Amino acid sequence: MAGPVHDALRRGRRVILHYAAGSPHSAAVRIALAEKGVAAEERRVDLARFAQHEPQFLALGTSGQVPVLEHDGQITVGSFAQMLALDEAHPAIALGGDEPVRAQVREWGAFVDREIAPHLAIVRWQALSGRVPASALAGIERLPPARRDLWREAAAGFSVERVARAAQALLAAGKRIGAALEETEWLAGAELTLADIAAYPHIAQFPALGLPVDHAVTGWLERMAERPSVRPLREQLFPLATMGPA
Ligand SMILES: N[C@@H](CCC(=O)N[C@@H](CS)C(=O)NCC(=O)O)C(=O)O
Repeated sequence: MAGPVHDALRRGRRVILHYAAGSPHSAAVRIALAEKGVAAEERRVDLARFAQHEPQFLALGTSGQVPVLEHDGQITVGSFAQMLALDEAHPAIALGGDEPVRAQVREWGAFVDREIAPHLAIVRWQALSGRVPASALAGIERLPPARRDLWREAAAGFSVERVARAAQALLAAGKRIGAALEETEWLAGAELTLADIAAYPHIAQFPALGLPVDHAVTGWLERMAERPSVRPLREQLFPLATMGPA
């Protein structure tokens, strides 16, 4: 037996991913697993029914968000940290890049979580007329303070100014991604890396939310969409009204 999947099986490494359809962070980890050929047991969490706030999910030690990775008996939260951990544990197909690309890959990972994901959640919530049903209110009160406050704000409705600021931040982030893709085919260097995988599921939602992307970004979205790792997930990349990082 050869190859990363067999390597993982031989070492008895069990990978469990708690994920949600319509969650860009989940999609990124699933794409990384597929690119690396690492088999994972997938457990679906229904965000539309607020299953991420149920006590049994919170008992995993999370702050009520997907994805959650169980790997070698350890729980990792944070999709980029999960992808780095998988990349280290299953190095046969490496996606983290060698220095100096490695540092750029990490910067893109932080960029997605800081400059894209929180703003995308707000714009999506507004565009999809997100609502918190009465049945979900108790779950929100179970969350850590920062997440609870964000959900309370979502339930009350984000102000026009807050949505406008989020949309502007996304346009700026899209421009920065476009500028990088004018230089190289992939975000960090000449090959696909975790930088592309982390950013792609978020940027793929821009057109559906009326956020324009430039020519270089469109070409990159098309290249990503054609990858065998992405094709089976395309139908799960739809925008869903839920929150992102606080
Ligand atoms: N920093 C986290 C963010 C994860 C995140 O924002 N997850 C969203 C879906 S993409 C979620 O679980 N939303 C539900 C909620 O916040 O209750 C990561 O990188 O995994």
